[in-house]
Amino acid sequence: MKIIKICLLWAIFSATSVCSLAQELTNERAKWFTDARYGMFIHWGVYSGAEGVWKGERHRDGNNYAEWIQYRNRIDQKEYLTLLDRFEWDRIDPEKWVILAKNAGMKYVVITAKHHDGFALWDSKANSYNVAQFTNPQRDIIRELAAACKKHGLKLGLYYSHWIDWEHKYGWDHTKEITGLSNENYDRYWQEKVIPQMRELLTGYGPISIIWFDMWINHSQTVVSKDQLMQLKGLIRELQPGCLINSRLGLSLQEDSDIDFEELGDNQLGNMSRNFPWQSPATVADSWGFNRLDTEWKSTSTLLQSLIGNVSLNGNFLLNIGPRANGEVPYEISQRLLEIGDWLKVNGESVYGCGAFTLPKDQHDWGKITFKKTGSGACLYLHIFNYPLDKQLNITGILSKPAKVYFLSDKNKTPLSLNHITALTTIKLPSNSPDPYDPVIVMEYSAFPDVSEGLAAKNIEGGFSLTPYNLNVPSENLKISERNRLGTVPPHCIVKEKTIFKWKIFADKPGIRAFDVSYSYQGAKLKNMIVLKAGQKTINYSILPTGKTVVEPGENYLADNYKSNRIGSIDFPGTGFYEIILEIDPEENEEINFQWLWLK
Ligand code: FHN
Repeated sequence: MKIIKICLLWAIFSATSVCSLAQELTNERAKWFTDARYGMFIHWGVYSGAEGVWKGERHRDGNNYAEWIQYRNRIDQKEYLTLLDRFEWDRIDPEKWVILAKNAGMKYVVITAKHHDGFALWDSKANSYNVAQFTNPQRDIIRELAAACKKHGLKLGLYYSHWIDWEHKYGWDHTKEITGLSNENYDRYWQEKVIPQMRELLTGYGPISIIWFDMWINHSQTVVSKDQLMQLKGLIRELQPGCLINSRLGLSLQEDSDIDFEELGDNQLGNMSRNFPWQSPATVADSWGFNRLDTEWKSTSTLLQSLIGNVSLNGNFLLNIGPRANGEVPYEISQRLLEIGDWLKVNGESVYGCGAFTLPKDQHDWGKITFKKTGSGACLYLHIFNYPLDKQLNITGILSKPAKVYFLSDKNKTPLSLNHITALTTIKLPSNSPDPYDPVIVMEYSAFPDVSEGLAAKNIEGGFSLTPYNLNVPSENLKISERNRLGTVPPHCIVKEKTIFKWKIFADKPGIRAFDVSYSYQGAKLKNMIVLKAGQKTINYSILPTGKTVVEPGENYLADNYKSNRIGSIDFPGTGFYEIILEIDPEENEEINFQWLWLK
């Protein structure tokens, strides 16, 4: 799907000051949401009977989105409905999905009340294309789900495809980009189906906590008008003032800042901390509706790390299940969900009600940090994704000493051995990790911990990797090139004129430290210079050509060579903060690609 456009929305969103306004407006309403952090998405409908295959042919699109099969494989509506013959209605029990969500540690459920195919999963009086008309005895899946959510204490959200509707004569389907659809006719769809159906959902099913819209482009790029979206939003605010609305309603924040949370692109995880509520919708494989050919299952660790990564940036994670036409949730999904649920039973305190801490997001290479205020104090939760081989966990940048440090899984809160020097906290870990996925250490502070900003962290190898990404003060002027597709060219900064890089580190002991620099220089001159300054000392180093490396034999596939060059050593006379300055000064018309500076 058009994830790039969602990214654009995200970028616009971050750039605007309207965010803080919207946050003020929505904070109270969204409080439960930002506390909950983890929810279940359910894609289930007529398409679940096809399982991503129609008359022997797989779904016609690379993304495997099985819920699109009617549109992609150009299926006539009458034939599409024959898929309902495959449904085992006596086995279909939405309460089982809710119980799974509960056991998985999820706090809310969002179901496709109506997906793009236009088929309603409730007994809609406004439009007969709904489940009650095709079941005997008549079913109302939304009512059943609402009752189960109430019974098990989960919030209920409803996905409603407002923009696209393949059933209504005047609903939007992309083919109408060719055949045309007048605004008047589209408004007939809107007034005849969207508004009455939304009214039904908002008045007949108890409290609805989220209406999850799904227009991933701005309305100005398609048939929907701002007035229609405002009408829809107004209806929700009128009928259920506590209901959250996601950003895929389709209005830009400049037009109207009154949405409750930002929905990122499909499977797009957060990449920065934000103070406005946001969420990633995610799949366990690729498809949302069940697709039997889609078997690239993400691992439990990957999914758990995605959840934690989002929470560490103030985000939510909405993980999808695609039940089959017999109501069953595929084992590959339920197994992963329950494994995460077991982890949350022990470690949920580090997720629910947690958010971002003030340190930079990728500061530590061993994992992530989540944060929670506790009365006048605070807790930091250290999620160890990479358990250090030397059993030393270094946390750089926190000036306060924690009052208590222990594993969250340890009911006795046995204190872990700790060393705290100025800006470096080091925890001695036991030989064996207490958790296969993510052992969590709690660092309790009696007050909000003081932080030293702009420090490069001591990494899991016990040294400092200084790159264009962890400068003391980030610079927007640097020309950074990301790693290429296969990673044979690593991320680097392209230096064409004299450039000064500055980092700050905390040295926890005095001593002589060796410096290595990784760069690529594809020219032939010998006078390009690197000057390194640290602790009153200077090293001058002449850059030499690094040549090429052969990536694959016999394919003439060459990549620029980046290798480690020892440039000298400097004595750090005492424990403390040091500024490290690197100047790269290429000759005229020369280009040096700087990757990293390493010291240990
Ligand atoms: O087209 C839909 C898709 O089928 C699925 O529902 C996802 C979930 O985020 N939303 C749209 C694409 O972004």
